[in-house]
Amino acid sequence: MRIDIISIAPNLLESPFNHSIIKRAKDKGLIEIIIHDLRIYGLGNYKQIDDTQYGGGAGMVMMIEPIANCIKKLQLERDYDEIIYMTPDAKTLNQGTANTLSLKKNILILTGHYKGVDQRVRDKYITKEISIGDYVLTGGELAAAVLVDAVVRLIPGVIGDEQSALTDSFQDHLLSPPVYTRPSEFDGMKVPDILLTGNFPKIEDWRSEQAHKRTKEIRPDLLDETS
Ligand code: 6GU
Repeated sequence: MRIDIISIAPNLLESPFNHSIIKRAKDKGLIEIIIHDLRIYGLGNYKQIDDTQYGGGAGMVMMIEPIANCIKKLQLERDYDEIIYMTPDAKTLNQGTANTLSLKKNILILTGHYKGVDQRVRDKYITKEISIGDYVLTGGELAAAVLVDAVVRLIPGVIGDEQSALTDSFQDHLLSPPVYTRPSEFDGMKVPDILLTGNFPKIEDWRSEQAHKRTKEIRPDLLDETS
């Protein structure tokens, strides 16, 4: 998979993609992540990328021309399966969206700043808009990093134990059950007996029961979801 990201703060994206699992996935050739500095496409001597909004009101709006020029240049080299705009005024990211995106070949992500982008960018180029939650960040970069991380880890070969991605929280609209490792007792706190029995069908039943119990307590809304 190839992921292109258009950003006005490319430095913010360096660290998340150059460590640990994402870095290994890049090194293995499973993914390619290319960051494009929007400023390069800015207008005039000052490389302008934003302007005040028509109709008045506080805050700057990202202009269409620099973004259009950048997207058009990238589109000369490849077709994108999705052009995603990261913005808080969109549907929230969930595991289903991450699963769907993990099957794509080329994804382009535009990260928003300030008051957002000129609506015509969204109308003309954007095929999908994603927020990562009901709160506002200073820019879309960290949100893009979250999206890329959630998607990339689903690509076969990226995480060692593929079974583990399938049994994550949310894959079946349930939170994960509690997990334990050695020691079997710490300060009088014991690991549940069932996990030490080696009776795997019974252990699976217990885990499923615990997952339902946790979900019902913490995220009952997930139990109503069907997709
Ligand atoms: Cl995608 N961008 C910004 N700026 N804030 C957010 C967000 C995105 N998702 C949640 N909050």
